[in-house]
Amino acid sequence: MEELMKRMSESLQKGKAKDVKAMVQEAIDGGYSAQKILNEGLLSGMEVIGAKFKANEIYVPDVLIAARAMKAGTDLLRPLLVSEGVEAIGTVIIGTVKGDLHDIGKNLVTMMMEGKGLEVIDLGTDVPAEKFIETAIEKKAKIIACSALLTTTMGEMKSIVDAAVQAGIRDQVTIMVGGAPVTDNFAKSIGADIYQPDAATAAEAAASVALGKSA
Ligand code: B1M
Repeated sequence: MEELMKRMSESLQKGKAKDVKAMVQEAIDGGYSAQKILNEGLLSGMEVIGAKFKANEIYVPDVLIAARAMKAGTDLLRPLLVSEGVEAIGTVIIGTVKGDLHDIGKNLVTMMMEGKGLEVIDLGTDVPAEKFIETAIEKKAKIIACSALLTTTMGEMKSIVDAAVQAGIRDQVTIMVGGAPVTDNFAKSIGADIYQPDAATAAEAAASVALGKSA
């Protein structure tokens, strides 16, 4: 199985979506946990892609085809990561902020939150601040979750906090932020309520808020 994880990671790096999908299925059939497949097969491959992209060893199209392979794998894992038949404990509005098209991390956060029994309304990528607020009001959601992957777009999170104040709902919603460039200090500086570094802790914090515990 370690060998299978290694091959999965390598195929993801080469953008071989069909192979990745087949290997994820093989690992599921072999009894591997979804979490292990995600971490050791898929995310480990995406880490290598990130490092090579940073070093200019590969370019945007290479990253895109790797991301497509990642999606082929995570689509199969989704039902395993999300527990079935659980009544929603609360509603979360999630999206990647305006100007930002990265959605792999946001999709993982969504899956993990769904796995905690939350109803998650995913607004997608490049989402203007007003859209987060309008949807939160419309769906009576208590949690707004924003993802940003670019230093140039993380400032949009402050626009979301400001828009919540302007709409008069700031005290009714918990605003969560995350994504690679985001930090706890940044979250505090823009007046957001919660920063979490990864999908699993983000889901735990959201569930705590929904259940009325302190996150
Ligand atoms: Co982009 N990109 N990209 N890219 N890309 C980064 C982010 C970058 C760090 C690469 C680099 O230079 N090393 C860099 C940003 C630099 C910076 O801002 N300082 C970068 C750049 C520059 C760009 C472009 C500008 C490149 C260009 O066009 N010249 C461009 C911008 C486009 C845009 O958004 N407007 C761009 C484009 C792309 C692709 C479209 C090719 C593709 C995205 C495909 C997709 O998402 N569908 C892409 C990718 C894939 C990456 C890297 C390689 C991988 C990102 C990823 O998916 N990681 C990335 C390098 C890297 O991160 N190492 C990079 C895996 C994912 C699981 O992690 O999203 O961090 P992440 O999510 C984590 C946590 O952050 C957290 O949970 C997840 C894990 O548990 N998390 C949250 C995320 N959201 C959360 C919310 C929460 C809580 C936790 O609460 C609400």
